Amino acid sequence: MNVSCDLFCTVVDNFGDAGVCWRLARQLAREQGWTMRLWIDDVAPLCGLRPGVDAALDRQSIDGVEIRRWTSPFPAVEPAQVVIEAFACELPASYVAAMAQQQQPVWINLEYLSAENWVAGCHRMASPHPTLPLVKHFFFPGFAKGTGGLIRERDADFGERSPGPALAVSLFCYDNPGLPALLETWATGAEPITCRVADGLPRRQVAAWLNEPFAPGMEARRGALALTALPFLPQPEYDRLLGGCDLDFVRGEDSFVRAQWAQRPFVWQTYPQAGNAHGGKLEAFLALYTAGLDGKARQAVVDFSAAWNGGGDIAVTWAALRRALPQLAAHAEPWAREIALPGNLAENLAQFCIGRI
Ligand code: TRH
Repeated sequence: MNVSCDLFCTVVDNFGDAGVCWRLARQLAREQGWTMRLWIDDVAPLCGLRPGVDAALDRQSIDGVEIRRWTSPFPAVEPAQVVIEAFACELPASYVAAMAQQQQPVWINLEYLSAENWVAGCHRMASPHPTLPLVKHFFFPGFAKGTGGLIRERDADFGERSPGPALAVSLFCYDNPGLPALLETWATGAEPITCRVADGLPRRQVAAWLNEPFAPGMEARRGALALTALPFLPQPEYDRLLGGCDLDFVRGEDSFVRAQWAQRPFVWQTYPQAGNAHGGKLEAFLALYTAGLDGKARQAVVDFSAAWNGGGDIAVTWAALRRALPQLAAHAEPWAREIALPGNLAENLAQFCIGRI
């Protein structure tokens, strides 16, 4: 069915907002055949994720998606059949007014990902507009039955483990007070470790720890630890980086999900929020993820995750996590099968919308 869809994205910070919206827009265009327009208020992160976006902006489609600058005032356009607001971003008032005057589009609020129990209860919930004849539905990504599932493209490619005897690690994190202790532990340990450091916050923290310049493309060595500073990679290359490593440090929402699809052991740093609002998210996720592990491996994951997210001894918890890595590697494939059970998010979303057009 040929469906037109406007997807609205505000970039709050970092890359996740743009990263999730771009993947979804591209997948709805390529796999569902939808006519996609992505409205985004800051194109800078998107230009890093998908080189070539700047040249196509407001002029032509790229990967089947028309990318439009979300300007204020908002241009007078005819609303699409399906309107998705990502992460409760507020749609332009003029656009909402036009929605009410026209054929009442299917209006979706795509929510943040969480493994918490309440998610399935709120997924697909309707919220009538207080004054206009419009109804918005909440669509929740998730890991379990009754949720909208996770984004995963049919052509996702996570590559192969890169050759080499050292333990290969990728590092993508927020400002993390535990990072110097982890680097120190790796550098002074017996095992050779290669660490590929993502651009931005991770690279700058590693540069501070090295106490020397560490620009993209540069390499450094401290004891058993070899470090490479990566440039910001296009999204498909980042996916392949994850698949090429024995352990991936990921953060936020999208990289966190990709490490799971890449079927590699991973450590998740939650998005830091005042009052440790993400503590509940971490706990809920770990309860699901570690359910299939034996007691020791489960404890190792829980303890290291706690330390990495701000509460515990990095060196001690690293030793236990390192011992658990073979079990975590074996757990990665059954886990990926389990989280695929609710079906992929784009397909679930398309089915939900088509039933309402
Ligand atoms: O960048 P993030 O921290 O994104 C976010 C934001 O903080 C956002 O406000 C919050 O709501 C959300 O997290 C939960 O982390 P995330 O979600 O992993 O997004 C990073 C994106 O960048 C992801 O699509 C992978 C991509 N990426 C690349 O394409 N190349 C790279 O080199 C790197 C390091 C990442």
